[in-house]
Amino acid sequence: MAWFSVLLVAAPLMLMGVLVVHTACGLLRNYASARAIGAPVRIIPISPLNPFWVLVDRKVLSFVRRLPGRLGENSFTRYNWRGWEVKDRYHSHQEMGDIWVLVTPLKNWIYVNDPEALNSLLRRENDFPRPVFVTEILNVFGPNISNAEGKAWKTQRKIALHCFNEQNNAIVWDEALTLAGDMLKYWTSKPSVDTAATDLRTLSLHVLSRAGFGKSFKFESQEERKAQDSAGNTAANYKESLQTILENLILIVGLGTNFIAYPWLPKKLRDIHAAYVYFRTYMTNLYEEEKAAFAEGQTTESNLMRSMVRASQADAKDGGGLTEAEIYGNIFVFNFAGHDTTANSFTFAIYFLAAYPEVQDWLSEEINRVVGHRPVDEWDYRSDFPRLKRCLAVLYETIRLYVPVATLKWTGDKAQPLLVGGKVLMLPANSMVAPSYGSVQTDPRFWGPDSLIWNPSRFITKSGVDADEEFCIPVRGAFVGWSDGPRDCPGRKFSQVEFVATMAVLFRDNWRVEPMLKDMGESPGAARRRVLDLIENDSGSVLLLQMLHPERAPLVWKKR
Ligand code: HEM
Ligand SMILES: *[C@@H]1O[C@H](CO)[C@@H](O)[C@H](O)[C@H]1NC(C)=O
Ligand SMILES: CC(=O)N[C@H]1CO[C@H](CO)[C@@H](O)[C@@H]1O
Repeated sequence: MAWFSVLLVAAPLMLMGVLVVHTACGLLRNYASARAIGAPVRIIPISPLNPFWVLVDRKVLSFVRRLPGRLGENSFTRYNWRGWEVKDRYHSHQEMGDIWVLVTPLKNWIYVNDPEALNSLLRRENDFPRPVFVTEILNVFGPNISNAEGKAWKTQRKIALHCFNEQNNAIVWDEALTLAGDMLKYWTSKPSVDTAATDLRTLSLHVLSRAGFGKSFKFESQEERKAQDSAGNTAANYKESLQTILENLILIVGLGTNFIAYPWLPKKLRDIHAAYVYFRTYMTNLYEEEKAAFAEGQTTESNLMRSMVRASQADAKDGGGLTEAEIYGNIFVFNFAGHDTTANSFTFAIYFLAAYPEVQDWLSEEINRVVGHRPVDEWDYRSDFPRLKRCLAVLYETIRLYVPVATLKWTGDKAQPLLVGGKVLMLPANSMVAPSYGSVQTDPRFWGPDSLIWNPSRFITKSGVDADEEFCIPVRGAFVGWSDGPRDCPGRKFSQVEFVATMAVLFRDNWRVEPMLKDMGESPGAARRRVLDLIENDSGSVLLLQMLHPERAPLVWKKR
């Protein structure tokens, strides 16, 4: 056994050694450039952009952390893994100030925690562009908005903004109300629910399908789906093929879509390829339908795909439209950007609510005040959505603590000045600039001493006794959950509308959600603490940040 553990420790150490030797020059060069900035510096031996490392980082580090004494506590174990920002919260910035530099062999990562500086950073799109090389994986289905730069990005962005309009948001609202109603019916029909995450994922995917591509699917639970013949079930095939692609995106990009087509590959790869082909065919069919409808001049309800086809056919005359490949690229990006983000945030939110019954009461007080006894089909997006501020606050508060996607910038080929804490610092060319989302959104200076506690009411203010409640972000620039500035998330309102509609349906009729007690001996308080523990200590990055095992805490829906 001894030689085995020696090997287990030695192998990663040797690997590290090789990497360090190979990249010593890079580290030295980057260290010199980092020192010139005049901010505190920490050094890690492996680039966070190293795809091999990303796959093994946590496993290797959990061994290194077990080294005796202080050997296991250093910048390597603290910063050299994907997702450390959320674990670390504001502590690094508290130690080092509002800007510090993580030196890596490939690039320097400059972490910024000053809300004013972040405001300026996110608005200077030309000075601090998105590092598209990080998101290159999104090109599997064609070029895309997320990866485009310069003029190509402007065209795509214009068309995207045209797609994400209020008419589309109204569709999101209606579809989410219907789906949430069916989901609640299913949840409340069962003694306990351990599929909340899967069901919320289904809901988010179906809303996307309807508002994105005009295809409406009924809510169905996993059980219902299994009972059906899966071959003829379009919703299930769409969902599963997308899921397979998202889960294996890194593999697909690494091997290439041509390679995974070989028939002699292992079954797992063939299945991935089948999912890829299915999804591509699905998109092609949607596209052809839309083009035909456009050619015939049919005016039906709008959706993202339809707007994209129309905008590009109309713009094509003056040479500004999207190509067919770009449309596929974007559809995939909308699916990618809009699916995991929303589904993961919804799951965190439901579990937080289960742990805080008083917030459920606070929520349903608002819902009852706003929609009263009107049946759901009379709820109106334009008049009801803006009044459901507490529902919106629940989403913000969840994303404040558990940001699904990080926004990331870089300086490109020119050094850029940035005002941080009253001092202008020169950020060298070719540096990553990372808004410290894990820190700025939890820093007690901006959020108060209870900054690590989930408390949605911090987003609600009331100026007088009779005054209406207002939604408000306490410190401008201290919340970057949907990013900000010209390259923020175009799906922000889409996700907010979807979330608020879902909350309003779930918590209107005096339904309450609780964690199921483990055994007769567990008190409700202990069960809630167990849920909070699951959220805090059992979350991690899969593709994005998510709860790893929500099914370990089944939920119970009860009428009050
Ligand atoms: C809770 C839900 C969501 C969150 C927290 C979120 C967050 C973000 C963030 C932080 C970015 C910027 C990333 C960067 O700077 O590199 C982004 C970009 C983007 N998001 Fe979202 N998003 C959400 C939902 C959605 C939805 C529902 C859609 C579409 C249906 C969507 C579509 C996009 C697209 C297309 C981009 C790229 C924009 C560009 O490059 O100009 N997002 N999102
Ligand atoms: C997470 O784990 C730490 C260390 O075991 C513990 O102190 C903390 O209370 C846990 N968090 C929650 C919310 O239970
Ligand atoms: C339209 C567009 O800008 N597409 C870009 C997508 O991303 C790749 C890089 O991965 C670029 O080469 C394309 O130009």
